[in-house]
Amino acid sequence: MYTSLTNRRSFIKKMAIMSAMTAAATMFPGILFAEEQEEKLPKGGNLDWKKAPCRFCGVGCGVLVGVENGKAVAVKGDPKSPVNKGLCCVKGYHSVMSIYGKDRLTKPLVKKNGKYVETSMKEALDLIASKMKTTIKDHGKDAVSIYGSGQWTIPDGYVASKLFKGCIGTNNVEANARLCMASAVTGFLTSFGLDEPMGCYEDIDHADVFILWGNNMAEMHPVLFSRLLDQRLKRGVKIIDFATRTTRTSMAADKSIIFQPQTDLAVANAICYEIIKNGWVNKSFVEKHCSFNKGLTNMGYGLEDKYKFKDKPEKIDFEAYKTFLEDYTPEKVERISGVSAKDIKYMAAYYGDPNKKVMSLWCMGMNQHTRGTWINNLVYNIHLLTGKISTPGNSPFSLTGQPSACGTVREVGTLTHKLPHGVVMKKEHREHAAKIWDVPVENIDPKPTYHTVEMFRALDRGDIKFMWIQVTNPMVTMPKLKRYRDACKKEGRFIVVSDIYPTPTTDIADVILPSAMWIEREGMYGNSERRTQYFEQMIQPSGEAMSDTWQIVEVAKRLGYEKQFYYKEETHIEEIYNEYRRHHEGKKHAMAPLEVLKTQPGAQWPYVDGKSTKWRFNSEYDPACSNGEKFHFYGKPDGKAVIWQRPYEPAPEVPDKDYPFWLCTGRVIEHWHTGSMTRRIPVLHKAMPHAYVELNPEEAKQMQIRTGDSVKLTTKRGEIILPASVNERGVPEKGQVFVPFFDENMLINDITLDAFCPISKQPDYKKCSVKVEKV
Ligand SMILES: Nc1nc2c(c(=O)[nH]1)N[C@H]1C(S)=C(S)[C@@H](COP(=O)(O)OP(=O)(O)OC[C@H]3O[C@@H](n4cnc5c(=O)[nH]c(N)nc54)[C@H](O)[C@@H]3O)O[C@H]1N2
Ligand SMILES: Nc1nc2c(c(=O)[nH]1)N[C@H]1C(S)=C(S)[C@@H](COP(=O)(O)OP(=O)(O)OC[C@H]3O[C@@H](n4cnc5c(=O)[nH]c(N)nc54)[C@H](O)[C@@H]3O)O[C@H]1N2
Ligand code: SF4
Ligand SMILES: [Mo]
Repeated sequence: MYTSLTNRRSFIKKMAIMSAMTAAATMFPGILFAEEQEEKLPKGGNLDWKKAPCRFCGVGCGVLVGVENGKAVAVKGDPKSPVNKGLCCVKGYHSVMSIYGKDRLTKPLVKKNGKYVETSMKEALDLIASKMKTTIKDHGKDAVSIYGSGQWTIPDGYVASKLFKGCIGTNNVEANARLCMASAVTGFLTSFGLDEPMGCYEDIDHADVFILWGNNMAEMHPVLFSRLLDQRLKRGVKIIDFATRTTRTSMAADKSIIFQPQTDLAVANAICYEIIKNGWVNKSFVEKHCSFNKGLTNMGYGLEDKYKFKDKPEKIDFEAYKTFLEDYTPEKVERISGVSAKDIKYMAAYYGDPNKKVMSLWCMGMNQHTRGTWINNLVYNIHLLTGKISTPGNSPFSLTGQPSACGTVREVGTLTHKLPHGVVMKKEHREHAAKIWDVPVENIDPKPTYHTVEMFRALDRGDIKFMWIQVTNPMVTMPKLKRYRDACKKEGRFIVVSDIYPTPTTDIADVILPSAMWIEREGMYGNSERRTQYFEQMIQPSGEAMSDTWQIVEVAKRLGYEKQFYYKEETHIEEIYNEYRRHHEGKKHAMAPLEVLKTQPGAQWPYVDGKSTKWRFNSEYDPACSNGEKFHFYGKPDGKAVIWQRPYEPAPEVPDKDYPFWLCTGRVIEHWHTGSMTRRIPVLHKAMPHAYVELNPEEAKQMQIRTGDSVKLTTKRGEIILPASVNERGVPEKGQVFVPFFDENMLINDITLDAFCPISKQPDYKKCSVKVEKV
């Protein structure tokens, strides 16, 4: 069916060349330029092009989808989108092929006597509703839960929150973004009191220096990374890759600086030490706009059941902060981090130079970190001390991973403690939500229940009996997976899974619902730069698949919430979005009207007086600033951003004599997470057919391991055998190995650790200790 979409042979050849090419030879691996896209498009025919945000990553490229005879047959980058200006990466370009895998789920399936039996949608929904009713009756409202995703559309997450928090009255709503963005959120909240970046992608066009804090942008945010490379060609900007392993990003950067896992905490403090020592502090900015806090330390790693931790900030002054930093001289930190004092001073000098605009970028290296909140705070400290924030080109920028991690999880608030415009703990926030949801305010429980890892532990213990999983594949992506897989299979648990393909998670389901994917329905996503984008339904869903929004609304009605879930139109997306917008009214977070989203490639909230806000907290751009000064950090009661005293603390599990290596896990450009979609796209599957363990070349030689040899990895949680990869995609440091997690046949999460940041509750998939053996 798709041979017309691309000339596949030449593409595969190209992919092979790509992976062999060194950085010097290829400036933009994995990116397709307009001419290349056109070259491959089906010739002739009568394509109807419609705009959408890309299905895959948090960059949120605008794409045009070509529809012919009711089928989506082609994709190209939307030249009108300010995000990608017509570019597209290999995943976006092939995205429509992931709709048409041969084994799409097309009918609801119910498990009967260990076998899945096809049933009608009506019967399946009746069963789910009656199961929820009896569970609530027998075990209380906190025995039912929903686990969603940053790939939920905004309406999906909104109705989930309204049903569970507003109507049923349980805060058992979580999303996989807990595994992804939670530390970014708590970082923002503790430093600024409000979530999401102050800056935007346009910062890239103004910055002189880019410092990447352990994110592999060339593979994970490829179109955005190509904008950095483009600026280098045009303006000679500097790109510094500060990371724990050598990746395509390091190869393309001007300078690669490698640090030991977890020691970014120490290096960030050393940079601040240098800034103060050299008199590079922007004194008037700090005096007017910053305050200083010290948090608790030695807070553990969340490894025990029912872990409870509450940070207790204590006000300190600049002098106390300065004294604290004496422990972080570049020379001392060199010994902890393996980064030379010279390189620490080199980075500090860029941050300190008043004539250089600096953008810091990060993603999972800093968020999947048992001190994830701290390291987010520490990078903000650097920008606050130098006043390099909230102005074009001066930007600490936390990148999101999923297409709507910001839109659906952080803005809609699909986390246990959140409401769309606030938190469940605050009375006025509950009142506001209850009014819009048309429920008694007493319905909304003021106490958060479980964060993701704890929610699966509650399922394990039996405190939760019912879980509905949508648009996420936790039986591949939870850390220390075996424990949580066993929990799902326990007697007396009832699991509903909405997906588009069979996965290891549908394998453990009692009911499987087929979902309409992306452009088979209507929806909105919100990307990393506060941009909300709309897509219309372009094609009919496969089989009996229905949108996740529709599924929840139907169950809600069956549970007796007809009034709250009464929508006039059959496709109620527009009504739901308009209802949702009411939560965010006001200058600080107003969302653009749907008519605007339908005609333009998205809008950036706060959307006030018909205008997107590009830079928050800067009165020149942000209409919510009201203190009469140039900057106003209005998220905090005193209008000041917080500089945090946060020390370096080691990781919970470090290499020792029995498990002498660090194990880091992550991704590759060809695949999306668990591969459920991208492995069904033949060109991508062929280009990266299975997982592997990446070894340091010298150590591989010592162990006589060559590419393709079987290697056994053992941690305290179990073992797994993988083929070796030496000098192929990335190069780990000595004493470290790396494994991508896209391959459901080689479940690396069976051996990862479920330790998390006690403030954000986000697990650290980047670090545990492992034994490596040739077998
Ligand atoms: N092709 C593709 N693109 C994607 C995705 C995908 O699955 N495939 N997923 C999307 C999603 S949801 C996400 S979250 C992003 C992830 O995007 P990234 O965060 O860029 O990617 P990862 O491979 O998860 O993380 C790899 C990096 O973690 C760093 N790291 C390891 N330990 C440490 C440490 O102690 N400190 C610091 N600072 N860094 C460390 C390493 O240097 C390494 O380069 O990608 C998004 N984009
Ligand atoms: N070891 C390790 N584990 C990790 C990470 C890591 O770095 N290392 N990273 C973590 C991070 S950052 C993330 S974001 C998570 C991602 O983890 P997951 O969200 O679990 O992974 P996905 O493969 O994105 O799962 C999405 C699922 O939704 C299905 N799907 C697609 N479209 C639709 C739809 O419209 N409706 C429905 N109902 N289903 C749909 C897909 O088939 C797929 O099964 O993984 C986490 N786990
Ligand atoms: S960079 Fe991300 S959003 Fe852009 S085309 Fe690639 S996967 Fe899609
Ligand atoms: Mo993610």
